[in-house]
Amino acid sequence: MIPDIIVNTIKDASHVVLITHVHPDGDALGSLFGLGDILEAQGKKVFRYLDAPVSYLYDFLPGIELGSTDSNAAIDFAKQGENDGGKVVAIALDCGDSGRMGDAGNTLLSITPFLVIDHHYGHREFGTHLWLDSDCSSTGEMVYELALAMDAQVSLIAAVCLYVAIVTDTGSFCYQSTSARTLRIAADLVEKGVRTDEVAAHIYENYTLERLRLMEMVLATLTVHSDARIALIHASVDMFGHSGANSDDVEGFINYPRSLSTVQVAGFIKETGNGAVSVSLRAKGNVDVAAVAATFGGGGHKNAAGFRIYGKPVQDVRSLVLTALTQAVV
Ligand SMILES: [Mn+2]
Repeated sequence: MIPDIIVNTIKDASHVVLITHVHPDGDALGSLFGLGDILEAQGKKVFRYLDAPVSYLYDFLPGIELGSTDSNAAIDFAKQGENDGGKVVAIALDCGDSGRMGDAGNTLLSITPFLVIDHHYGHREFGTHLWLDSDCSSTGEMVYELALAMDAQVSLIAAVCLYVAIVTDTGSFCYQSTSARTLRIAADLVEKGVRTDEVAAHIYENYTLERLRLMEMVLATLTVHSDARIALIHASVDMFGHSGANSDDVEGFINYPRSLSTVQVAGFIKETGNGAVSVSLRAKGNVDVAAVAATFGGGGHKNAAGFRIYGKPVQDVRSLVLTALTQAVV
């Protein structure tokens, strides 16, 4: 159930600043631009804040050009709203902790009230009022429930955004998080005119040659351990250089080691080039990768989690990850 305070605060607002996590994925962007459209249709002024320009993978999302990476402009928008006698509210979508909002997060947290809508398991609470539901497949699903609770219209633009949020965060309705409710909401969105074939083509058949070249190199690093219950791959800065691919191009790579029949846990280790190595973990069945990620200061869901390690070579991180996963699959 959605807390009344969340519904009422958003209903009463005249100015809304929408925020999502760094390196936004389909759920982050779909939720943000979907909710943005829904709130604007209600006559509210909306500022769609993004930490960085959006990956080419999502430039098909309707309204994506309305995003702004200018955090000062977001604060000015909030101040102006108050000066005009309006009611200002900020909403963080799909952020498991405040650090996920990026460098401007602390500045944006000065906007009050600050609402949080999130479905991450192991969410670290922040903000004024929170609506957390780790049973929801995606934040996009929560935004749709919010629209229903507000009696708000969901346009085709919003429907496409929310459908993208749901389809990407459920792995095309394959993950355990996909509930009957998820599918009913997806059906509602299709009834509003979403073309499932067009969305799938944008998301899954929109890749560059550089991405496939990088994939060749990354798959060559595949190793399996513990009777092939663990599979690991990695991408180094050199591989990005040689393939010409960029960091957006690795989206979905983790699904290849995960797709092995014997695998219970898959890990993808990526060197980012600024001294950080990011680790994505995916589990099938009962292994809890959120617990593994938490031991490294990260987080996520039981079946999908991640963390970052600073100042260690990618091979050392690979060894650390293997040791932790070996204990987790016992
Ligand atoms: Mn999500």
